[in-house]
Amino acid sequence: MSKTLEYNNHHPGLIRAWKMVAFAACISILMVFSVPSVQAAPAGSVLEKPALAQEIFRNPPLLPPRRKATPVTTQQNQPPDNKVFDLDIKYVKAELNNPAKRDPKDPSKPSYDTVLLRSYQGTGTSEKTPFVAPTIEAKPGDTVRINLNNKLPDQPSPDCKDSRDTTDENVLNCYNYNRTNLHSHGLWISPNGNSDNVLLTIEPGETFTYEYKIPRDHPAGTFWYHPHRHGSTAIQVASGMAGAFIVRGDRLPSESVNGDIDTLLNKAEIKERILVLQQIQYACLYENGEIKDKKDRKGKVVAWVCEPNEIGKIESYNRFFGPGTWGESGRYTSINGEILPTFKDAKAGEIERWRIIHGGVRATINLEFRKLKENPPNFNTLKTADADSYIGKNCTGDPIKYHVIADDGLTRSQAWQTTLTTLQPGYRSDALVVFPEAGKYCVVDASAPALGSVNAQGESRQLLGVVEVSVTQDEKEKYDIHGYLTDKLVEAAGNLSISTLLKENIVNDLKDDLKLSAFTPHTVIKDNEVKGNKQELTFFISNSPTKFEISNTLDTKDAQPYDHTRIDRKLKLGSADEWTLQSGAASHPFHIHVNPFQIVKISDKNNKDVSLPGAVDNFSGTNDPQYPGLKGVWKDTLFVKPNYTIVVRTRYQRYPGEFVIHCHILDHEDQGMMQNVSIVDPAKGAGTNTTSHQ
Ligand SMILES: [Cu+2]
Repeated sequence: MSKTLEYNNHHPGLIRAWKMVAFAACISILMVFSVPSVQAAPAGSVLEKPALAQEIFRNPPLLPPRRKATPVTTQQNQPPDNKVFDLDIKYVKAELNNPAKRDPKDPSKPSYDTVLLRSYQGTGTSEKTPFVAPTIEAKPGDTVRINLNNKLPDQPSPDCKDSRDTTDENVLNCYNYNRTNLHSHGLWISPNGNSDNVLLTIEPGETFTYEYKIPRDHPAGTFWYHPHRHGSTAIQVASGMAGAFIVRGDRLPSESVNGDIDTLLNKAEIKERILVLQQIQYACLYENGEIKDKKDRKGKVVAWVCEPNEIGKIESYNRFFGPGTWGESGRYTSINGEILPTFKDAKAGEIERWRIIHGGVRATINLEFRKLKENPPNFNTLKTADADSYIGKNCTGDPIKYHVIADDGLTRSQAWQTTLTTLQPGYRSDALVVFPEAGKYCVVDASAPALGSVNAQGESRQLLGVVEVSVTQDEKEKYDIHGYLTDKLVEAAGNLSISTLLKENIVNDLKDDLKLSAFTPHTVIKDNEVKGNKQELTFFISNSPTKFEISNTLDTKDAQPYDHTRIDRKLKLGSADEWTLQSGAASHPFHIHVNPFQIVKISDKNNKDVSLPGAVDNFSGTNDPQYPGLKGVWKDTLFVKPNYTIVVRTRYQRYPGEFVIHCHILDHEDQGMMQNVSIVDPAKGAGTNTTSHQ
C-alpha cells in the first residue's frame, strides 16, 4: 500500500500511470466487496411545500406535483457483478468499405480502402468492425474493471509531421498521440484514483486497470467511453476508439422512489438497438504529409483519395480536423463500425428503442427517418457529395414521428415527439421508433446550419443507412404513433408489479401526453437549492497565435488555454450552482464530467427562450431545430452557440475530486479548450484527490 502515498499532494494533471498500477491493485482487493456509499438526495416532494409550487413551476418546468420524485435508490433485484474487460490498444490494419470507390471487377459494388488505425482490441471486439469499441453493459451496483493495455509504439508515427519539440501542452505534438487514458462519458462515478480519471496518462507499453464502481442509485441509461488524454483525444476517437456503455436497471418505481424506464419498456417487450455513430477520418498522404485529395474544376476539395496500394491513416491534426474538413474528406459517418449499414430485422408497427450515441468528432447529426421509395437506385456506391440529391429523389416519405425518452442517458420527464433529433459529438439520444409500414426507410442525417454544426460551415444532408421493415399483422399505417405508443406503454404499466395507486398515477401520467415522471433519475434543482450560487463560462478562440480557451466569466478577455497545473474552479460538495454558458467565437459543445446538469433556459440575443417546446430558433437567419424542447431536460453535453446565453443548474452531490470540463469538439479540447475543476468537501478541505472511490 505504500504506493498510495504517492497520491498525496500531487499537482492536478497528468499523473503517470505507473504510479497508479500498484495503487489500483491494492484498492481492488479492498473495494471489491465493500458497499458503495449512497448519499440521500434532497427529496423533491412539492406536495410537502405547496407554497413553493408557484415559484418552482415558473422555471424550470417540473415534475407533476402529485407525486414525489426522488432519485432511484432501491436495490437491484439482481446481485452486483464484477465485470472485467481486457482492452489492448494497438494498430489494426483492416479494410473499410468505401462506397465512393467502385469494385473494378463489379462496378455495381463498392470497393474499400485499406487503413491502419489505432484500435481497441480484446473482450467483445469484432474482427469485422475493428474501429468501434465493444459495448460494455452493467447494472447499478456493479464494479466494471477495464484492463487497458497500451500496446502502441513508444515513438511517433513516421507519417506524423505535427510539431514534435514543443513543451506547450496545447500545441499538438506527435509524441503524445500514442499516450492514452479512458473516460466513461456520462457515468456518475468518482473521478479519482483508477475510477473515471482522465488526468492520468497511460504511456505506450503500460497497462492500467480502470475500475468503475457504479453506485446502486446510478441511473439506468445510455452512456459511452473513449480515450481522453489531453493532446491525443481527437486522433484516437477519430480512429474509432469509442464504445457504448449501457447501464441496465430493473428497479421498479415506488410511491417514494422513482424507477428505471427499462422496467416499463421491458414489460412492453420493446426491442432495442445500440448505435454508435462515428466519423473515421483517415487519409492517404504524400511524402510531405499533405493529404491526397481530389478537387473539382473550381479547385474545391471534394474527396480524400487512397490508391489501391495505399494505406489510410490518422497521424496528424494537419487538415484532419477543423472547420469544413469532415465534409471535404468525403468520408461517411459509420454506425457500429459499418458504413451505410442495412438494418434488416425491423417489423412494421413494432416499437424499437434506439440507443443512439454520437461517438464521433467532426459532424453534427440531425437524425430523421424517411420512407425509401420502391426500387430505388443502389445506394451502396453513393458518394457523400451525391447524398443530398439521392435523398431528395428517393427518400421521399415524410419524416416519421418518433419519441425521444432520454437525453445523454437520462430519462426525460415527458417523451418528446419529434421528426428530427440533433446529436452533437458526445450526445446520446434514446428514441422509441415505430416504422409504420413495411418497406425500406432511409436513416437520414439532415442538413445543419453553419452555427448549428460542429463543422462550422454547415453540413449537407447525408444517408447514414437503411432499415428494412417487414410486414406484420400489426401494421400501424392507419394509427397515430403517439396514441399507439401511449396504449402500449399504458398496457405495460398495468403489468408492473407495483401498488394499484402508483400504477394509476403512472397510467394517468402516460395518458397525459406521455409523461414519464415516475422514471426520471434526478430531482429538479430549485431556486432554494441554488441559493444564488453562480458559475460563468465562455468559450473563446483567440487569434495570432490561435488559442483555444475558456473564460471563467462572460468576458472573453479572461479566457485562458488549459493548464494542467491550474485548478480553474473550486466547487463545493453538496451544493448546487447555476451556470451561465456562452461562446465568444464559433459554436462548442460544453461537457462536464461526473455530474450532469439541468437546462433552465437557452436565450438568443433578443432574449427569446428557444429551449421551450414549439420555439422557433432562427436568430442566425436559418431555422435550427436543436434547442426547442430542451427546457428542463438533464444532459451532460450541450451545444453553445455564439449570441446565445445558456443557463443550466447542477448539483455536486457526491464525489469530491478533480476532473475536467471541456469543449467536445475534441481537437479543440486537445488544443486547450478545457479546464480543471475540483469538488471540495467543505468538511475536509482541499486535497480530496488523495482518496479513491467514494
Ligand atoms: Cu470547441
